[in-house]
Amino acid sequence: NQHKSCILWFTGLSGSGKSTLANEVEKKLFELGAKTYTLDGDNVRHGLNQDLGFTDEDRVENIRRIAEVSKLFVDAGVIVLTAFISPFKQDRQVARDLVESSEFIEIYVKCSLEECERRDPKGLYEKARRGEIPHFTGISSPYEEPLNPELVIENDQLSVQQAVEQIIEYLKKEQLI
Ligand code: GGZ
Repeated sequence: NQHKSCILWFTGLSGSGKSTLANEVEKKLFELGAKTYTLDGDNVRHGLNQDLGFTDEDRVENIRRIAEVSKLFVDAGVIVLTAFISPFKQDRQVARDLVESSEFIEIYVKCSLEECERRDPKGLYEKARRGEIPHFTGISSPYEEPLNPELVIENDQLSVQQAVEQIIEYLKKEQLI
């Protein structure tokens, strides 16, 4: 049941599969006896960060608060999973720098814009294309790809189970679990 506390920082476009993967990885970690917590739009943007929208400035502040909260969870001995687009390299670096280098695992959930748009589970891309959602990531707001993430999940080629396995194997290899 021994595990090290750390942050599994998922980043990627809307619809790339971050939340799905974070939730499935969390289930696996629970089975392994780890203490975990997942931060995502549902529990953060609707509460702590309900004053923030999607301008560059607000996204910077969104990610800064999430990073600080994640650090508190790490202090408490938990494996934290965060599922936010976190489109800016600089902000992901700020999050990384808050904890020990071995405690920050950046997981790039890589899925082409075409595939995310094809899935469009909430119809947001369609709305963004029609100009109804300003600064939508990938359409009218940038996504800066991670250059050196600990893990890249090729999520338009893998099943959820395969992707989960890739992450769990990495955590075992790094002796985090
Ligand atoms: C991007 C937006 C936007 C805009 C609303 N741009 O697919 P979703 O719905 O569930 O995930 C998206 C979520 C992104 O919030 P994050 O906190 O992850 O973003 S960031 O890290 O950039 O701060 C999408 C929805 O919110 N959404 N408007 N303009 N995504």
